[in-house]
Amino acid sequence: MNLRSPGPWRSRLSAGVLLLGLAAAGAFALGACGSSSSSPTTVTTTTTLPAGTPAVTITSSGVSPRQIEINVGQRVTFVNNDTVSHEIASDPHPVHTDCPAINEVGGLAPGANRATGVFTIARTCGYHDHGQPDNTSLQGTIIIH
Ligand SMILES: [Cu+2]
Repeated sequence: MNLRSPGPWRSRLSAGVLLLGLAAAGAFALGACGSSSSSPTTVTTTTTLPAGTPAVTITSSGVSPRQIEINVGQRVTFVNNDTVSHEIASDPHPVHTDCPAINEVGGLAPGANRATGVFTIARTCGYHDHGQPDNTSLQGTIIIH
């Protein structure tokens, strides 16, 4: 009976080798995952909006595009590339009650940008520059699908 004792010992050793192999494979998978997720962060800059961000740009000639279409759950970012400040607000002036998400943009200094809140209802929203409520070049439409 004593001669059979090396049998179980050998099977335990091979089980240990198998576990070591699994641990090595796990460490390799973690390393590969970590290296692939770190590369996009180095490309990000503070001045460029992420690709695909719905945006309206303000210049001395007005807002562009005058009409922008988005989906429910999205925001619109307003970029002030004019040399003077602007204040984006929901229609109707002066109560701004149609689409409160637009009022989150508010005042924009030259060079500044800010996003609206999330649009949660499919509808059409108008906005204007609250400081120049009669300037039609600073009025636009956001269509939410
Ligand atoms: Cu207003």
